[in-house]
Amino acid sequence: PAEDEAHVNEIKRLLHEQNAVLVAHYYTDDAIQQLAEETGGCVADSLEMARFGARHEASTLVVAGVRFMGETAKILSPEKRVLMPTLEATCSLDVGCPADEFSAFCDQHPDRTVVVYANTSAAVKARADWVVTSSIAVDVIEHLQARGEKILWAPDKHLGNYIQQKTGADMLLWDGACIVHEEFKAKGIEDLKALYPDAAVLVHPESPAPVVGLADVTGSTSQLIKAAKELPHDKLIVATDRGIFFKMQQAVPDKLLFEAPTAGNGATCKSCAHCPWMAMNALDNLAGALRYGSGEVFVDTELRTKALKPLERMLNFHS
Ligand code: CIZ
Ligand code: SF4
Repeated sequence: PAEDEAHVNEIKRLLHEQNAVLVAHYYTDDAIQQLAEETGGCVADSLEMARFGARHEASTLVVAGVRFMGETAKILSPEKRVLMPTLEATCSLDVGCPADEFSAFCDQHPDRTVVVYANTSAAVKARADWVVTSSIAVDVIEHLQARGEKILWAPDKHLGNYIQQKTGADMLLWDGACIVHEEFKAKGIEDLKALYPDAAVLVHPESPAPVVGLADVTGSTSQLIKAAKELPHDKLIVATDRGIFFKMQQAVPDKLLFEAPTAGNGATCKSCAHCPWMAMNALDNLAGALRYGSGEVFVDTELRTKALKPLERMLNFHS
């Protein structure tokens, strides 16, 4: 539509004028991902977004994603202005892990190394020894396990359970979940597999154990896109936010991609496999953020200093 085109042109002009770069998550709208690509920004998972933003020479980072991604960018680059299309975009994992309750939980288990998923507030990160994303979580836990450490893991119980099963590490789990991935149903995937027996199943580990149990490949968004390329299959059933189809289809233009069903009867639910908070990022509020300097992210200095340590451990970790 003409309105979208006007926004796209305005965003391109303002990015240039303000020495700004657009950093977008795989789960945002296609139009935003496309714009990030066209303007020298990046489309990535949360780990790569953090790396890209921290290294880029722009003085303003525009982060299209959810709140914790903007906060992470600000923690890593306090000298940069960090804008988001909306500050209302949260995450059920972040909401389900309030800092005061989490801190009390940690106090009850002083013998455990505290490892938190990136999908948490700055205050929760400030209480952690390590921050991890799904792409390096298994490697970090294996590293800690080899040192004989016992783990306190938060907030995603499905991802925690997956890592625990895979590594055998001693992990105490916080009871949180992603409202998007939790909706995928094993029965629906089995029904789809019955229709397309030669399809491979790709699953993000925020999904429940019965769904992970059906996976040919389990991994983070970037790992799933890589797997889509490497697998010999020409049909792929994908259990993660459908925003990923933009980059995945680009990576495998000749393959047929199916959204994993979110209902037990095998019917796909069009709004279920898409994060409502990621969906709050749109061309109009993105243009507005640059136009008015709205949606600027600030992180308290003391909190920032504390949250930086476990984040730097994550960025410096090489397995
Ligand atoms: O589900 C999310 O929010 C993910 C996959 C974040 C990330 O690590 O990119
Ligand atoms: Fe959070 Fe799930 Fe949305 Fe990712 S998809 S931001 S984990 S609610």
